Amino acid sequence: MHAEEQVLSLLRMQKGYVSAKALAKEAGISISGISKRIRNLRKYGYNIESNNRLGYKLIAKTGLPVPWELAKVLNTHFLGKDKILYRLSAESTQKLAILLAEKKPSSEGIVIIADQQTGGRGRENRKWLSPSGGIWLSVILRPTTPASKITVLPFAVAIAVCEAIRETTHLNPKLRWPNDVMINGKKVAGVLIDLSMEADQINYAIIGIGINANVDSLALSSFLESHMKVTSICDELGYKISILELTRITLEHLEYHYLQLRDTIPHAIIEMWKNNSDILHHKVEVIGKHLTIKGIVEDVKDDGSLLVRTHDGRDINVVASEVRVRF
Ligand code: BT5
Repeated sequence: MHAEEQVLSLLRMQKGYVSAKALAKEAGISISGISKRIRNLRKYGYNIESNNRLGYKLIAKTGLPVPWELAKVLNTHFLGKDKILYRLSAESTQKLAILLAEKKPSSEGIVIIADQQTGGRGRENRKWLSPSGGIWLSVILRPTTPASKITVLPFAVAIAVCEAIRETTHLNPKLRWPNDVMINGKKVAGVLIDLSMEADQINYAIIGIGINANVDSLALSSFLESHMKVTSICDELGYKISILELTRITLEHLEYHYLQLRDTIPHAIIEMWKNNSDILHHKVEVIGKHLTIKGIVEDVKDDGSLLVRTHDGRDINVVASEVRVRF
């Protein structure tokens, strides 16, 4: 049991105040050890009142996805079952997950969550801003699906995020190629997959998910250099949501779509992705290293590439790793 969790369960057993001395005795630690754990629990979002004479009282539980709270409510078969790691601050959960996957062969399903990231990254090493209040998490997977199918994994993950936001709120997010989640034309979440492969074998896939849950999107945009319009769930709703709840639902949908990937043909996933997207027949600019092409989105093919018809009637096939697309 986590040291903080032990103090928490003692506080939970009492309706009123419990003295530091009694807590220390029950937990078998010093009084200063108790104050340290209380300080940490407050950092983890618990509201704990203290009174010089009476001691401590738990007023409200946290809304953050700390491991012991998330594990209690998470309804999955394997995701988050072995281990959930939580950091108040991390450079990047993706980086931590890669290190762990390299070290621990039996790490499938480990979830790493941070309250904030100091060096969050997007695809192609782009910066991902991750202030406190968002959902920044990475999951270690070891897919046994053929490598040829793995191109649709990012699409399956984006579908999971989209469904989770829809289930938690009344908002109607839409998917944008390749794997952005948008609300009212503004980016609310992004997906990143890091693959380690040998020949045709997948060693591991690290799924990175970033969701602007309770972050101030105006402040966020002031730090962004790109054209991207951004939003957050709380700015769209006008109130804050439970990060614990959205994290739980996201992981449950993620596991469902990941397990489905084994038995489903890529076509079915791309069709589902298209049903959750509004990009078909949308005007786009495809920005390559040397050339920018304007056209209309005709289709997303089963390998995940984008089919764009240019104004002079040519069809071009666009792969996400090679270009940026502006809608
Ligand atoms: C993505 O990349 O959208 C994938 C983002 C994945 C982030 C997660 S958080 C947990 C895990 N740990 C990490 O270090 N990363 C993953 P991409 O499609 O390349 O989009 C990057 C672009 O989105 C940037 O160039 C900015 O324009 C924009 N951007 C940066 N921060 C943003 C934010 N918080 N919300 C919306 N857009 C943002």
